[in-house]
Amino acid sequence: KQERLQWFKDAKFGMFIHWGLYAPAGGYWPPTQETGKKYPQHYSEWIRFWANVSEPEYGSLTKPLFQPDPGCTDEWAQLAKDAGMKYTVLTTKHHDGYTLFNSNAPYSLKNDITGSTNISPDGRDLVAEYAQSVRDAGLKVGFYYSLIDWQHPHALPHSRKWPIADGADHGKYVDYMHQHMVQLFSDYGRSDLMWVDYSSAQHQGSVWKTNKLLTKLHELQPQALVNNRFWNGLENSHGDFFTPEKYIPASGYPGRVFEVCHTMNESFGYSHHDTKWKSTKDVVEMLVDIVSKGGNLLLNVGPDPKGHIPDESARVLRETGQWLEVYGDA
Ligand code: JFZ
Repeated sequence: KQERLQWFKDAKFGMFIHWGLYAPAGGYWPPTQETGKKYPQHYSEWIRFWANVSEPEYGSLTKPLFQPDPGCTDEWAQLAKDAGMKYTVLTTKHHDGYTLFNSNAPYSLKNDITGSTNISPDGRDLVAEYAQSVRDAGLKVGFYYSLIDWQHPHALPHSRKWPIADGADHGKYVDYMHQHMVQLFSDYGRSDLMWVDYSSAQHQGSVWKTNKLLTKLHELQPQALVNNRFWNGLENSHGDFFTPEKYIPASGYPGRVFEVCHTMNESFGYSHHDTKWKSTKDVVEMLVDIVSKGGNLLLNVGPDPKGHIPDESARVLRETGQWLEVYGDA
């Protein structure tokens, strides 16, 4: 385990990428900015929840607007490199349940609408394009996978305030998400990191059959790391490293491998109205603070519906890379 963790400890700085059908909405519903109501909540990737949108409306209104330009994943990899980052983590599925990969798990949508959760354009697999770009750039390849799933009829609700649906058989969802993660670690070449997010307080540990899953994942990619968010308490014996969000205590977390995630503005997904961009000074200070306490910074960008990273974040990341060229030691 110590050996597996070495690259991660050395890496210090990574790129988080939140991208999916929430990007076309950009914090408005219905999409887009011109026609929709503004949802001021910080996390644009939660728009389906904020606006209480059901299927098939969510998918049918956003899918036509999600139009990745060819080669966009190369831009991400180049930017990560320019910023001095050593690894990237892409949302292969967020809480809305849609996948950026061609899922081969059997599935039927709620309300008996049979369909696919895959949002890659015909003939493309965006996770394959991503993995290729990142590996070609010499960076480590990470996958974010949401345990929460607002789409799958048998998934457990993310909040204890919500009732469990009548007839829900959580075991079916667990099999489905195991198949997804196994596919991610089977079909995309050498992969370095699985970042699961997150198990709510009442559904922890054994309900996810984590031992079975982690054994399988380690068989497929022996060098890969898996984070700790099967457990919501930020303290987890199953994970390789733990993942405090945005803030850490002055003392850091002595003796523990950790990675703090932050985002360039306030939302993780692309947002039209979230303009609270961090400056280069903010990012450098954050990075120095976290790294000096022994942790990693996983810093998020939210590409737009065509797959481009907003200029405000791209510029600051490049400037951070220039600072690292001079003052960094790797
Ligand atoms: C989760 C997601 O809900 C969010 O959309 C985003 O993907 C973020 C990176 O992760 O949000 C969380 C998860 C866990 C905590 C806080 C926000 N936590 O444990 O403090």
